[in-house]
Amino acid sequence: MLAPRLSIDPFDEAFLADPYAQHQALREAGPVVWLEPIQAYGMARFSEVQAGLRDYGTFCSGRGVGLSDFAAETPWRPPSLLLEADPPLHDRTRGLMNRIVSWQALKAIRPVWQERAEALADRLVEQRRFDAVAELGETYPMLVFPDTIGVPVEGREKLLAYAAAVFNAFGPRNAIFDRGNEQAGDAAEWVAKACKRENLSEGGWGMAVYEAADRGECSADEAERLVRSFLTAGVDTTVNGIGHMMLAFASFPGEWQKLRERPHLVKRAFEESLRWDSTVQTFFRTTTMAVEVGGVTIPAGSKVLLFLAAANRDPRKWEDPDRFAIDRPLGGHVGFGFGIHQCLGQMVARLEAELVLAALLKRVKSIRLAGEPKRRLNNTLHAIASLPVEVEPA
Ligand code: OVM
Repeated sequence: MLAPRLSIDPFDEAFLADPYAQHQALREAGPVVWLEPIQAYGMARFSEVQAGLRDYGTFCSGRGVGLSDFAAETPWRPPSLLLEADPPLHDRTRGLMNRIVSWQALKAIRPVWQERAEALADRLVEQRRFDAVAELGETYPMLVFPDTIGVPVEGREKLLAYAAAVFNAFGPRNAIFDRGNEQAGDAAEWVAKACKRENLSEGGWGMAVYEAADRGECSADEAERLVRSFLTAGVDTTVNGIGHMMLAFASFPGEWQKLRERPHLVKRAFEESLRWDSTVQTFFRTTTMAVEVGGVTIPAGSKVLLFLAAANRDPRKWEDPDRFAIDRPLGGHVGFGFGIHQCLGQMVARLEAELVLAALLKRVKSIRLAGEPKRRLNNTLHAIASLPVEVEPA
């Protein structure tokens, strides 16, 4: 059977401004669709997305997780040794990185991260009105993450524009991609320098990658590129994860009341906000052989776009999926992906969100929107430019 052909372009500006409006059409058209404007397959139902992520041998990452096929085109930047790698390379680099982003490492940073979350919450609640993106979603990760990696203070604000450009590059070379590159300016050069051993501070996770190289776990060149992964994947993702968590509570005020009564739900509230609005909306895979999905044969060498965010709202899997409900039964969302590539930094993201949310919960009786949220269009991330909120102190 052939896949239904759709004229939906998942990277046009209308789609990116409100992807949820079109996810239903993608899911209902079939388990696999052919997206004419980008000449690629797509899967938007939970079970097919999860199965695709699980089957890393058939749906590979080494040919890139963007629209560009690294087997046919030169990658936009040297490929990530994690995200854009397959086993056995991937398993070696991932194992090394997992030992750095360990439970013990998180336990060690927690007190300082908590102090910074409490101090920030004090300030914002005193203000009462603030921008939950500029003053919280961006501020908090930038207060804790770059120090943990150990990058220079001077210029570190460039990390945001760099990440935006990289996440744009997983899509087509559209106007959003061009604009992102313009705004990034010399950010890529700054990041390249920051990844070098001599620019990383002692005791940071960046230096820890070079120490793994000293032990023979990878080469020095590989270490440099693995530090780049921290810097690419670690900021804009949590920025928008925290932003959407705040948007979720501002949009569903009853959930804040619920959380005030049941504060032990803090961690679940963040998981649910990621299900409700998945920061990383999509990633591609490339088929290494012909594969049949739901009666449709996808030929070898095809790009397949996996709609993580659509899967996370698939009514086949979730009851009342558009509702943000912090006490819904745990379902295993794919907002952090699934399988061998599942987010390396998920514990970091969870820690940031938990500390921010717990700090606000102690101090805030209610949250409401104080203006129209503004979106920032990105080819991969669901991003917010500004989110004016007003809080009522507890
Ligand atoms: C990397 C990388 C870049 C972007 C995203 C990501 C979500 C990883 O350079 O390894 O994971």
